[in-house]
Amino acid sequence: MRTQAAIIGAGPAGLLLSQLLMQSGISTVVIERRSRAHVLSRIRAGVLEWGSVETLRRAGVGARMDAEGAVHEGVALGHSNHQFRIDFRAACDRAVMVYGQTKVTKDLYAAQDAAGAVIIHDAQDVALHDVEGTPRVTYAKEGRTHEVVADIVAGCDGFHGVARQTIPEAKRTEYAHAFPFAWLGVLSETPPVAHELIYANHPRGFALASMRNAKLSRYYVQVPAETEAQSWSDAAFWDELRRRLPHDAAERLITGPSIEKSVAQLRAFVAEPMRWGNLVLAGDAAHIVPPTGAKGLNLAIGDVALLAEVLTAHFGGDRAALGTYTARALERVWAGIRFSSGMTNLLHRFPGQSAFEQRMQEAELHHIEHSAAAREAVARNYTGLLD
Ligand code: RFL
Ligand code: PHB
Repeated sequence: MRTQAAIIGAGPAGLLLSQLLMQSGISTVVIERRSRAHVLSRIRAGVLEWGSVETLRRAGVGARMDAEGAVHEGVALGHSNHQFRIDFRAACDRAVMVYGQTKVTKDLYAAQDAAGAVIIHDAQDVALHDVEGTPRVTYAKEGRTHEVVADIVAGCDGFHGVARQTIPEAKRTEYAHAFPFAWLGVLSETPPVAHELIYANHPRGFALASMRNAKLSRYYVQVPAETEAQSWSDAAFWDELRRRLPHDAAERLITGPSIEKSVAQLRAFVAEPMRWGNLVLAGDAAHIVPPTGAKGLNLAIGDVALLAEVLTAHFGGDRAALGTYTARALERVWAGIRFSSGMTNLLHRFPGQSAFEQRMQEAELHHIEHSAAAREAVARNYTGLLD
């Protein structure tokens, strides 16, 4: 098979890139290791920056998001049973959209199907060859080896993918930081505890109250690194969450059976460069942020919007375009890492944390509550980056 852009991975980054490139008349083949059902079963992000909302609309996948998503004009930060609101509208006249990644992915599949996209699922042993010349992607399916020849290969295959490894080790720099804790997340068919998200700093550890819609809640509690999700019963989870949320919210908490329960390790990671020869990387394949800033999916969408612009120029004959991708993408990526790591440091309980460090967190939260400039900085970063 021959195509202009071979895209590895059918997560939100890969599907959105295929959608935007096809809109520009560029041919694509998407190669995904898992089944479509598996891709659609993952519960992940819930918050879209306004720039992401606009990118999805531009890609022609905004209709259901606009009908079913919830515009949030603020967020609450809590500590010591006290909570305060950051009003995004007042601080920077912006908002975010609460709309689950699962739905974003489903909408992208529907749009790609309608456009006649080629998406290959259950591709095993995906390998990239000759990315510095004429790239080829090989994979095994149903006992046969297949080959896709492309002008460009886009690695959108997530943190555990293979594309990043194609860049020679000597030419690749990886910046990695592991936080010494994880999040245990629960999805439950219960009304959310509040209309807006609550991020809570508590002596027992961080807690987050989020949602997918008025009947579906998503909650997280900080747990030790390497925790097994199944070692937590639903009852133990609800007890722990109730203890960590500010009193008012805890009193309103409605519990029910979990319909999904999973653990995510908190880490920050960036691989540079994001382009090597005719290989480009986007989304989690190139970088990971701790989820505290709600940036992972947004950075993936940001990469892809930029990449679609760069590749459209490239295929239009602008041979310098591809060379601008790494620097332009990394500026946003590092802004996301900075904000997400800062929020993580502010809100979590670190093993061995001293009383001094705890007071510093409290002083910082107090500063954000009482300084309009500090609230504006948080609001601008949360609803978008770099502006
Ligand atoms: P994905 O979604 O991991 O998709 C990669 C795809 O590539 C496939 N793949 C391969 N295909 C072919 N060959 C191979 N060798 C392959 N290896 C892997 C995989 O099967 C998969 O289908 O990466 P992508 O597209 O870059 O999207 C990134 C986002 O998924 C991620 O950044 C966010 O989910 C992060 N995130 C959040 N981001 C936000 O913006 N806001 C949030 O509120 C938010 N909350 C979260 C999150 C991530 C979490 N977890 C579980 C890590 C909350 C959590 C708990
Ligand atoms: C979520 O709803 O899954 C979510 C929301 C905000 C975050 C992380 C995850 O910062």
